Amino acid sequence: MPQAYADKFREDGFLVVHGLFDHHDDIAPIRKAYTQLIDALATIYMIETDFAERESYASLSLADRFAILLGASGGAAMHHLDPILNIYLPNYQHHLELPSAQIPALFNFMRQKKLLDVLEHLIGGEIFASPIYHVNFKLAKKHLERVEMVAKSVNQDNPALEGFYNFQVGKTDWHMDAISGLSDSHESQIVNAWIPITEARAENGCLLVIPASHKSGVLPGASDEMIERAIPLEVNPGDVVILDNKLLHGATSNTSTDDYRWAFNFRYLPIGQTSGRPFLPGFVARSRKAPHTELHNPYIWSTMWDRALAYRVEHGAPYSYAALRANEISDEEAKSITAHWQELAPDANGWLRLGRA
Ligand SMILES: O=C(O)CCC(=O)C(=O)O
Ligand SMILES: [Fe+2]
Repeated sequence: MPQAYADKFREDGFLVVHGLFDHHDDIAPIRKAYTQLIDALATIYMIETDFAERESYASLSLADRFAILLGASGGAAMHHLDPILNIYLPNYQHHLELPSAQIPALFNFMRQKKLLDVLEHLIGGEIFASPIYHVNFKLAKKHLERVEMVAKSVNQDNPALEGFYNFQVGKTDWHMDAISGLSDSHESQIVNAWIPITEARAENGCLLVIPASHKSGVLPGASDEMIERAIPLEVNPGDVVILDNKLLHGATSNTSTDDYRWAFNFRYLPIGQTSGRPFLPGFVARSRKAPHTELHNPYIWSTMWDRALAYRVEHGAPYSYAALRANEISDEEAKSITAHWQELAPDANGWLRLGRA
């Protein structure tokens, strides 16, 4: 990757790398593996809730199947698939008896060579994969309605009432990622790799960014004046969007009739800097200086998550998300939470020992 890319990223706060991944070799496998996970979870919840229309499930589109999963689980599916935010909810549930959402294909995708090579140009060769990653599966109105209908038909809670539902499957509001981490991470050099699995268009929910807004410090949101400068990033599977942690961004609504927009986003930062969510497990994705510290085994990763999430269920979140967003956690407190977790789980072995004798 030419130096001009890194310069542009520093200037604009975002970068679109077109055609980094091969559709067939790189995107299709993660799509297939994750779809199998969605189908397995949906099958389990449909059986458990005795969902009347489960015979026709297999013939439906992925958006319809995903909607059934959300509805039949009463939203628990998002706790499982995207626990990084849901752990803050008072009713957070972790289902160890379900197939892990931290599937090998996802781990392997996070540490793909092509992606790490791009990141190395931006943040250097000591790369830590932050525990903050998300799956955003933006449904059209028709499918959002289906979610609520299914939930009602099986007497489950309405998932649309859950705190992070909009971000995960509805509309992404204006924000910078930095504000969702403890304040001691605000100066960490965190970058977000936003990776579309489907086409992202203005109609189905593409990213919106405000160029160079990362230079304005940590802001709670975007002003109308800033929003006027926003540009849509329409991209295809294979493309990657890299965002600075302080770049203001959001997404358009999915106004399509029945299209869905699916993307993963993963955060990376130089090893040794703080991720902003120290009580969840990250891992060394690449280390040129100490390659033996890299994590290569996807099953270790999923067990680190199982241990961390079970611990969360037992102990609750270390602070409330509302307090974080209201700036009520002092810098001192943030530092002390991070220090506590660095001691408890300094590396992969620490996470594996968590909650054990
Ligand atoms: O995919 C989305 O709409 C959410 C994107 C986002 O906010 C992020 O990747 O940080
Ligand atoms: Fe974001």
